[in-house]
Amino acid sequence: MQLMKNVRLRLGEPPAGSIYNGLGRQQATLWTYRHRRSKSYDSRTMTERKSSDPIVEGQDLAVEEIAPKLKRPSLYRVILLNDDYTPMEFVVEILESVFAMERNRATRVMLEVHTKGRGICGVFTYEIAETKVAQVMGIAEQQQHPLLCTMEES
Ligand code: TYC
Repeated sequence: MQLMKNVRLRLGEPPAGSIYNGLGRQQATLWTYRHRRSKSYDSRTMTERKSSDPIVEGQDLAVEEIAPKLKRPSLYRVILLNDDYTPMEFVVEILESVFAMERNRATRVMLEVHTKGRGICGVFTYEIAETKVAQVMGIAEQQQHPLLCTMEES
């Protein structure tokens, strides 16, 4: 039994201009059935029908394979905001533990936030960005620091 994946039902007649255009429904099925990129399935068992099988009106289900529609996921920047109270060392540790930064890089990002008011910790897909924000806010809250972390579409 072959799984029907990424297929579109080919309904109706062959396209206008085709030499098969204007033929009856059975011939339309025949056209689809013999079409190079098409496959035919038995509508009751959903098993593929071989080209040697006779074409049965109402039983042959003609389908056309189509390319799967893939889309790149949207990306989100995770942003750290400055405040006057969170210790610098704590921010560096957050950047190391949540964002897997080396101490040098974590220190540079922390100082960027400290001097400019905000800084990018990384760019992630929605769920990962959301999880990182929750982790930062959770640890900060637990340690009673007012550190703020947010995300925005990039
Ligand atoms: N401005 C803080 C201080 O002087 C340090 C700090 C850096 C706080 C980055 C938050 O996201 C931050 N202690």
